[in-house]
Amino acid sequence: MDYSTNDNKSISKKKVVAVVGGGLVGALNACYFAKRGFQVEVFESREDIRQAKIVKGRSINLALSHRGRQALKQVGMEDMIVSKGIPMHSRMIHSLNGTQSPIPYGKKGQYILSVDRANLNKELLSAAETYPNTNLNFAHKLLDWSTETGAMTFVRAEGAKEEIQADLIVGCDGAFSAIRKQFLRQSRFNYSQTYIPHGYLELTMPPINGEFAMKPNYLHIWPRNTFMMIALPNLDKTFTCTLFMPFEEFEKVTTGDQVIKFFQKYFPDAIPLIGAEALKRDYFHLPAQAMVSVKCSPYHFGDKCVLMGDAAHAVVPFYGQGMNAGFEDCLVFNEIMDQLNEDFSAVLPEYTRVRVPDDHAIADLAMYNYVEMRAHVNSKWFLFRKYVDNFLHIIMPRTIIPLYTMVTFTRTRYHKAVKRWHWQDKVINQGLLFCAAVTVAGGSYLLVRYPPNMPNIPTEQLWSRLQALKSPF
Ligand code: FAD
Ligand code: EGO
Repeated sequence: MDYSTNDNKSISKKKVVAVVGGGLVGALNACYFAKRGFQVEVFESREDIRQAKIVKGRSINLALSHRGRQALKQVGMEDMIVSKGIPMHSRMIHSLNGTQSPIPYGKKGQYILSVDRANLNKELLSAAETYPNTNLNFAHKLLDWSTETGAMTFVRAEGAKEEIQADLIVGCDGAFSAIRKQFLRQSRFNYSQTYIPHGYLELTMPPINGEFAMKPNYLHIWPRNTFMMIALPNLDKTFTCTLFMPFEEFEKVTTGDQVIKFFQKYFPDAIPLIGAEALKRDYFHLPAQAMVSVKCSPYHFGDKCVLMGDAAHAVVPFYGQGMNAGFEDCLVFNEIMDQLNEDFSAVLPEYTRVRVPDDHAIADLAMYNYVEMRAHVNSKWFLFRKYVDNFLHIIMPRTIIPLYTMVTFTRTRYHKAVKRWHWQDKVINQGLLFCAAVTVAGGSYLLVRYPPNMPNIPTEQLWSRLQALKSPF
């Protein structure tokens, strides 16, 4: 899009937008603001991951779905990222006895993609850098910023401090956002954070004879109530397995032999695939990582600062939507910038108004999945629930759309998806009630209309006949 003929916008073009955090959401946001012609300065605390040899950090691969893809499309990145992703058309449910059962996500075109986090981040940073009006500033850790002047203070690698001013600060600095700290000091700012009792640990499943150890185009799931494991494929033919369990349980497993015993009990089919020796070693490579859910509102401070991605809403990973929601934040903000002519004083409050209900809804849904899965979801229940979902959708395709489908394969606003889900539940319950009523009413009618053939015995004979039936007691 070219805005150069619009006077109103050419003034705002000179404005400086500081994107704090060069992670997934920050790097994508840089592209969005650069495309609009702003002077974009990205500040990232780490060194440039494109040069670093080893990138330590969170999950190695992620599930990218419709919302994330739409956001990438808008900056022309969708095809490139999709071409480096591995489609997962179905879940593959692993039972305790080793049986694998696939259940498709939906129709042919409905699949999620396994993408490499580091590669995605690198591609987004490189895309941002192609805009001449973008600067990437690495090894800049935000210490604090002033709500009065908007000035930000950064610490450099050597410990030197640097002060920087911008017209708009976009806080994309993750779940432990330093930008958000100033929001916490404001009156009428709502904030809650919850650490769940579970931690997660990542293990690599190597290729076998140069091939994937399991079928590649699936999201592999081992549902064992409290203990859950998933595996997503990588381009190098490995799988990254993520084990979720309570920290309490992690603490019980302290030796290599205990690891094997534990896996024999819950994930026996995975032992030969990961390799017993590798498993014993890698299990202790890194400690289990914590998971936090953060909700807050508003997402903006005046016309100076706005939060997006995990900085605004860290969600637990049990819906595979954290990054997708963060990418959709960028897309929604961009749509509002179009509607309100890039006037920050109007765009920021509108973004809060529109986005808070949706981000809170996905945070709740992800937490709901966590609670539900750890409480009752074993492999049988998982399969049963998904069969029922698919069945109801097939018989009533317009009325019943599975919640997972609305969340993952559409851009239905998250809070609308929740509303519709409640409505569908009502329809299903009333349908069941109706079936039960028809059965009872119909049954009664048939009994009266066609009574079963009974011998016609005069009443006075009944007593003597009953007496004749000798009781065995
Ligand atoms: P981050 O990725 O955390 O990036 C924040 C950036 O800010 C980092 O680069 C950091 O170095 C930088 N930073 C932090 N503090 C400062 C500072 N003070 N100054 C300057 N820079 C700073 N989502 C999905 O959609 N699908 C999935 O399958 C999925 N799986 C997940 C599995 C696990 C185990 C976990 C933990 C999360 C998963 N997520 C998934 C969620 C996803 O990882 C996050 O939602 C996403 O990374 C958020 O991106 P972000 O850019 O907001 O934050
Ligand atoms: C009954 C059956 C109730 C993340 C099934 C709820 C999440 C939940 C962590 C999967 C897929 C992407 C994921 C499904 C449910 C990623 C996901 C799902 C996990 C764990 C995950 C599904 C990374 C919940 N999507 N999902 O329907 O396949 O169903 F298992 Cl632990």
